[in-house]
Amino acid sequence: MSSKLPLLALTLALLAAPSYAQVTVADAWVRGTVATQKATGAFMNLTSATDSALVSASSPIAGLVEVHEMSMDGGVMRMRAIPQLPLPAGRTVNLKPGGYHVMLMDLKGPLKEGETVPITLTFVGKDGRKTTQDVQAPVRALTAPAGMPHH
Ligand SMILES: [Cu+2]
Repeated sequence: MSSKLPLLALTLALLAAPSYAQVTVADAWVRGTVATQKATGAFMNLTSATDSALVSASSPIAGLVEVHEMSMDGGVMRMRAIPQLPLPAGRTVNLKPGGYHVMLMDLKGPLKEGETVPITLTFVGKDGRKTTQDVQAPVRALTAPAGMPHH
């Protein structure tokens, strides 16, 4: 029996309903830094049309960029790099101070309010296909409130 038919059916199904990541990025911003500071966080809201995940990010202003999770661990706030941030279809995932964030490390210089930081996000869809998306994130002052701004 030929194994080509099921494969063809699968291919057609994938074509009919694209499973690659289609992600809307909203309200992106980067926390400003002082001269000696070598790392900061980028925050945004991500909404994916399909089940996908944020797997990596990069920026020309940082030598190293990671996706981080901040959580309570024995009463202490800790952050750690995570291999991927799942984005369930249709649900907005908030990257915010105290939670998930894109960590910009090995900064090439201080980031001042009014500047814009280009960030390239890489998403992977259910089918394993990677897509990238460029974001222009404005820098907010270091003293900006840490909570979720809502207008
Ligand atoms: Cu971090």
